[in-house]
Amino acid sequence: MTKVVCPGSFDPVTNGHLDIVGRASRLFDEVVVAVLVNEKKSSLFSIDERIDMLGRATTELPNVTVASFTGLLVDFCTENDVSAIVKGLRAVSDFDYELQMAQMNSSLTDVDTIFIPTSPEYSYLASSLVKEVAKGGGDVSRLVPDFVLEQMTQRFAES
Ligand code: COD
Repeated sequence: MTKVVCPGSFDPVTNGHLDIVGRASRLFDEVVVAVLVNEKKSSLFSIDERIDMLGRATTELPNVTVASFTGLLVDFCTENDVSAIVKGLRAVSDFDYELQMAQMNSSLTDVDTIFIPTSPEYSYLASSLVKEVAKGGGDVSRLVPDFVLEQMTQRFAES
């Protein structure tokens, strides 16, 4: 059984994230989507809200589960018998930092990182940009699941 982790902030989950999770679920036996709990970073959605959104978005993928973690990703991998970290790569600009993290993680516990290239239609997609455009009233309906769009619209209306 090969168990992998797709880690991230997922604030909120986008169709770019879901493309990578879906493809990982076809490649590996078990996929854990792990949301980093980072109290220092201000976020639009709470951890529980992000976990709930990810659960709803992956409901059709029986080998995908959602969890949260604090601290180091390598510790989460060790504690949960995860064999590899799966990351999506959007552009060369992602690669420098992702390579650095992959090599650091591998030096800490021997855990490998597997990169899946983004699908071209999502190559410009990031949660931060989606939030900025949605807040400004732009159309992001093709970029996130419908229920995420609804929750974002509601959150911005409240603020
Ligand atoms: N297409 C393809 N993949 C995408 C796209 C897209 N459009 N958007 C995002 N992704 C993938 C990327 O692989 C990205 O890494 C992942 O989804 C998550 O993206 P975000 O933006 O939700 O999350 P990040 O980048 O904030 O997450 C960073 C981590 C939480 C993974 C990282 O900081 C981490 O591992 N932290 C734990 C602490 C730790 O161990 N630190 C030491 C590192 S060496």
